[in-house]
Amino acid sequence: MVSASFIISDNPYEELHHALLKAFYYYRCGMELTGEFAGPWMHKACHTKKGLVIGQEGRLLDSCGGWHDAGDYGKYTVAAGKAIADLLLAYELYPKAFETTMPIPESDGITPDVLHECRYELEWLFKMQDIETGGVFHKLTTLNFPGLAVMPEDDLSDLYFSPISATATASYSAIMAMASRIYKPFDDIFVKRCLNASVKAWKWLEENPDVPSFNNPKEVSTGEYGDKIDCDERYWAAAELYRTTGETIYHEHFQQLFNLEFDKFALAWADVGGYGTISYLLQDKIQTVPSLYATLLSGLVEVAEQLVDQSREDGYNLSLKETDYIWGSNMVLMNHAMQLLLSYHFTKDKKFEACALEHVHYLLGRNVLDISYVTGFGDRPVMHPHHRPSVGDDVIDPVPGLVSGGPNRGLQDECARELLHGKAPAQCFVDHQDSYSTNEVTIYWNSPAVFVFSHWVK
Ligand code: G3I
Ligand code: 9MR
Ligand code: ZN
Repeated sequence: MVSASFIISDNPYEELHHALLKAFYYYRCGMELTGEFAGPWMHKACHTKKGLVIGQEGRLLDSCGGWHDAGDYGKYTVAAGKAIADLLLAYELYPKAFETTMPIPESDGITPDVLHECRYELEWLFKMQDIETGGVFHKLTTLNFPGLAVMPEDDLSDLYFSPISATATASYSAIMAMASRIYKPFDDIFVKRCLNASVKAWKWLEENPDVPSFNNPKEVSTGEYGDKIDCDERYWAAAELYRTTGETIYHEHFQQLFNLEFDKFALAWADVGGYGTISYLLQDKIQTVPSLYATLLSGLVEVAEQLVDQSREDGYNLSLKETDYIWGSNMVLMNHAMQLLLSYHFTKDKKFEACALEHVHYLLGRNVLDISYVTGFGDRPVMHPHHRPSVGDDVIDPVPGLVSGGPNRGLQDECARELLHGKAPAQCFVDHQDSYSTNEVTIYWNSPAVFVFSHWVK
């Protein structure tokens, strides 16, 4: 039995952290990725045409920019919400991890590249806000997914803005309020734009307290990101606007929303209560209600304690239960590591940090399949992700630094059903380009990984 090979270094995760963040440059839409910054994975500008607003005959809007969501070229507001939140939180908690440049076209050695990269997405997100109402369109996609081998610049179908949703509007309000804090030292005008956008979205939420959850329009078959409840997104937006402005009205809304039934610690694309809680806990304590602060902090630590207990029962020291091996289980994995590291941030209890590191080892190969779930890294990395540019280009190696979704006991694609029938949950993964339910890649599976690896980058 030969051991996997290891890097011996006093900063072993620096290169991987760099690649996990550089992945967002490779996800860019609407601009040419040149050889200087993209190496062999270069491609021409894509999806530069205006988008048609569904339900508003003939209304055409600028739609250019931002990141592709995943293995497809859709752009979805709630997915952007988690991705931006994780990256801005990583920078806020671990600024030292972002001192070197990628480089990317905007690198200037003054504004950290992680903020340049997030700005590329934020500048696109402004275009998702309906100037007339302040509401935010749920997504911008073609009507149907293009073929798997279609390169971005060859995807020439018309682009459509799907209707405004409450979850998109609230997530948008939250991340714009975050951005208006984080970018303060770098760009006053941008900061004001972000805050105005956030407040305008909040006003739409107040004018639309009861909104049916989003469903794809009948003519659209791309990703839906449906979500039955929007009170977690509203809770998050209230928290971020309160932390940014200190205005009592948002604190009052936050406290009212806290009393509703939803997970106050989840960090998933559909369950974002944890971001609202973290925002409240990171704020100046004198601005908070002591009893509420204490309840939220003890709740977060209790979640981390349960993850540690679960990990102690697992052969790979992991907190994933059998039921956690779902579509995007590596997001669940990295979200658990985020919750552990955030608890460590507040308690300095080393057991949380140690447990989070076990999750890193699993992602990079210490798992039942002996595979690294990050393209280009580890002894046996994923080679065939469900990622159109990696399938359609003539480069053997996939785009590097992409986190694959991981084992999914749901067997939710043809390929998985054919090859994984009867396998244990943690084995329900196939490194095949057709298996989108186990082997796709997305911005919000990379973003929690950037946060987690930032903890160990010196
Ligand atoms: O949470 C339940 C769990 O309780 C249950 O046991 C399990 C049974 O399989 O299902 C779990 O829910 C799953 C959910 O993801 C978890 O977030 C659903 O089955 C599963 O259908 C759902 O899949 C989503 C998928 O789109 C299909 O809607 C993924 O979360 C989501 O990441 C994925 O997003 C796609 C975009 O639509 C398009 N772009 C690519 C992107 C990634 O594949
Ligand atoms: O490529 C699509 C991927 O981004 C989505 O997550 C997935 C589920 O919505 O669908 C993929 O597209 C497939 C479609 O659903 C079925 N026909 C084959 C398409 C490419 O694999
Ligand atoms: Zn594009």
